[in-house]
Amino acid sequence: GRVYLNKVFHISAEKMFELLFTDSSFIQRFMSIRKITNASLDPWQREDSGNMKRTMNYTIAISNPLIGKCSRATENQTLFKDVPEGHYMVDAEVFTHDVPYHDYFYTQNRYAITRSSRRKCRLRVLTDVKYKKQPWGLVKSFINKNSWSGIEDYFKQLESELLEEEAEMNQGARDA
Ligand code: YK8
Repeated sequence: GRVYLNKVFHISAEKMFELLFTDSSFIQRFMSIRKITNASLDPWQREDSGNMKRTMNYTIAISNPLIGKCSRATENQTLFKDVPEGHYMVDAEVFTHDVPYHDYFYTQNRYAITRSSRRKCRLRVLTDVKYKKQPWGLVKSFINKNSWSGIEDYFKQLESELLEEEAEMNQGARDA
């Protein structure tokens, strides 16, 4: 896997979870910046294992002219229960439905939010491109290359939007 985001923010772990994994205005704004549309999201639901699950469906805009302008995608998220208090671990599997070779691969993003103090947390995202079936070597390198560049771009922007949110939140705290 690869790590595209690993950073301490002046945001509590609880708040970070709320920003990223609830229907927050932050995530709504971020999706609109990324041109992610038609988003439908199910509420978190507890499984027998005690973990929570939810599914999101959305349409992503794609800038690569070889691929087409957009694709539908499904994201299955699991929130693990066996983590220390104040920490969060979410696995997100992203399946695209309309890109070439979409039946060969999916992306797994593992988000870890760890509490570093009452008002600070570390956000770390570990990403893997997973194969459901083995494609021809050239196709595989094509999929990898296009996936890594798209994912890197996404998490760079997520980091910069979170830094802005952090600045706004801490500005508000000073003014109060
Ligand atoms: C989530 C990984 C691959 C995919 C894309 C596939 C091209 C295939 C090319 C052929 C378009 C929001 C990506 C980047 C679409 C966006 C996905 C996002 C950013 C010719 C081989 C969507 C996180 C996420 C994970 C995987 C990303 C896709 O929250 O290149």
